[in-house]
Amino acid sequence: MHFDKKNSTPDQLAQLYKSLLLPRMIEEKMLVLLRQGKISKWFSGIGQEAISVGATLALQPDEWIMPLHRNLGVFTSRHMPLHKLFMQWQGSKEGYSKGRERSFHFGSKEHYICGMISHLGPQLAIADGVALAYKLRKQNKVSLAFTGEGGTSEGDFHEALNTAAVWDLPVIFIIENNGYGLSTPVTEQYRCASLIDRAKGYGMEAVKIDGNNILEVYDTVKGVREYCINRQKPYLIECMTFRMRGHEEASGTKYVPKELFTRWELNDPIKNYEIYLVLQQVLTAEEIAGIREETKQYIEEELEKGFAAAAMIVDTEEEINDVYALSSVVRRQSSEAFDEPPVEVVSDVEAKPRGRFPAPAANKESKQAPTHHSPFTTHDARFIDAIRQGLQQSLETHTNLILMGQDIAEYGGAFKITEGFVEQFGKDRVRNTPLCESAIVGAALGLSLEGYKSVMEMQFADFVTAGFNQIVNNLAKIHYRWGQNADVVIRMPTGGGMGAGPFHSQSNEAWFVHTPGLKVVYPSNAEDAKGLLIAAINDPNPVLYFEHKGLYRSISGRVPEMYYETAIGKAKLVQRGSDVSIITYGAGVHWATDYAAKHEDLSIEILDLRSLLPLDYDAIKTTVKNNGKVLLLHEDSLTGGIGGEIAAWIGEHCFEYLDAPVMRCASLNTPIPFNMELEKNFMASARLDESIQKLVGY
Ligand SMILES: Cc1ncc(C[n+]2csc(CCOP(=O)(O)OP(=O)(O)O)c2C)c(N)n1
Ligand SMILES: [Mg+2]
Repeated sequence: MHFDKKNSTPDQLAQLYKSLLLPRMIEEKMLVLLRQGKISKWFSGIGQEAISVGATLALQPDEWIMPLHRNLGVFTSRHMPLHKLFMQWQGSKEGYSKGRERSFHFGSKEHYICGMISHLGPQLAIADGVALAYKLRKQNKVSLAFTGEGGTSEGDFHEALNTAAVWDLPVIFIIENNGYGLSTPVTEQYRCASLIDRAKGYGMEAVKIDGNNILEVYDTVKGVREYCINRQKPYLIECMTFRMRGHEEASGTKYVPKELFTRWELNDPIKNYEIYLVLQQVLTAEEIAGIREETKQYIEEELEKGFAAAAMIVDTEEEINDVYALSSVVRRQSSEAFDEPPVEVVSDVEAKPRGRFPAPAANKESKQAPTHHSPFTTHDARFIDAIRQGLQQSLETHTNLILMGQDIAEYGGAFKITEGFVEQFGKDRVRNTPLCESAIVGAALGLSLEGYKSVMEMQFADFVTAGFNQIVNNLAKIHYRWGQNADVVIRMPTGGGMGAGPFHSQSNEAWFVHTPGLKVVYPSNAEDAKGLLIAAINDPNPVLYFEHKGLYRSISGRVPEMYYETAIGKAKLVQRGSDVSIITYGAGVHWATDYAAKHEDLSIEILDLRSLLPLDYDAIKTTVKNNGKVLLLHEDSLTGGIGGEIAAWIGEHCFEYLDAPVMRCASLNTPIPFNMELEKNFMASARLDESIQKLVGY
């Protein structure tokens, strides 16, 4: 192994040695503890330490790193207290994730380390978002993301590298090529000669280096960092290395030819560097022994503290409270009757901070005094105009708000909602994206790590499947896992009725309602469309904002000109009635009101849910009490739709008020068809009369 110390001083070379040794000695200790049954299994980085350590030390301590499962050296090189790491690995409440996450799946804002989810690939696009934040602020910083060579086969790798290249983002992507992805050798993983060959296809520079040579890694990453900052471009580094242990501890290495171990043993990053340091007279053999002894002592001491962690006390309330970040924003809400002056209210959850991770810091620079629009005047606006206004006023209010989506800039978006925004707010903030839903959701999360807000426009709600993993696994779970919020709104143009076929018409809100950590809102009228969008953008949590395409230009109403919120989690009583209650949302509200208008013989109460997660159970209970007969109406298909959930809740909590079984009217359990006659038949509205008559006649 050839070492080149360049300008490093002996002291720097010795420091590098200590940093390189620490993760190795920790893991060696962990192997003993594992055999004693005192610690749970993890993914070993033995043999690969030079990559984590060299790369981390080449960065500034406040530059975000997105490590993976073999990167203990990242955590130790950021000087995270070892006893707290031990607490983390034991699943202790005093670790970094309050016992909720395993091995290396946690992050720390304080150390600028973003915790991975198990899925390989999503970390890469988060690095894009962080780098975008650095770029927008003109900071001289890079973000750095790791992947294994196996992970490069994921679509997320392609999406993240392509986006970084197209947006000229200062990101360093490091591939740790250790020859295997679990048991799969590189010959069954990819066909290019070298993974850096792919960089050319992305229009990116790349270099392949010896990942076991600490000086080569350190020096390369330092140089690449300068390049990324000065040229404002991403860079790909392939580090050749070898996994000296099984995929995870205790999973064995039978599938790896013995001679590979023999060969790579000779390339051990620590032994080789030790020999070099002795030959260079940087350290003597005795000094090395001394450093090893000191490190051993340190590990033992920290381990003792780590094992002294208190036993887990389970607190369900804390578990539930930590799923969402607290909103610290003071909100102006539109009152239902806006002849009343709006009230300044503080979010009610703020009063009970028990068991919370610290609330996200309010980004003070981001707020501008809402200069616009007279407070109490209203004007007629179509649903689509109200959405546009909500976006526009939010962009004016939050200077740290970024919009991203396919064709949303000059073209104005598929539905022209953002037309003219580029002229008003500039291309930095109104960003066209490549075709890559997953990377953009990931980038939105990265922006959030750096205190930005973002709204992503899904061109059609149907395409959310291509970004599904980032939403349900990363955005939704991140606050619960390690206290980081995802300040992201995803706009979801949804719904059918236009003969647009199975992939431009779906109602897929129920997928997200089932996912703790997300909020789901679904306005049915122009006033709420604006107010809920503003509330969603102000909320520090990930919110899916469903906007029914069929309502865009078909309905309008009085909309306050002021900047206001419609509270998330509050339903709206659309009309009172005394025969039956229809609980619905979105297009269902219009089906119900039209039906009621045409059936004056019936007194129908209509409750518009507006928010599907969280649900307004008080309002649901009130309407059940009022009438004792309830119909749940939605455009989504029957099975697994939110109607089933609400029906179950009513059965459990309002049984004594019921005069009839809770009934559901929903669309057919088929994909949504193209032909208008078929689609009409598919829709819940086709069975509304039948459902109501059945309920009334019960
Ligand atoms: C999306 C996804 N699919 C499958 C897995 C299961 N899995 C975990 S690690 C791994 C191998 C990863 O190989 P590589 O990317 O080369 O990283 P290495 O483990 O070698 O460091 C697999 C298949 C996963 N975590 N995520
Ligand atoms: Mg691998």
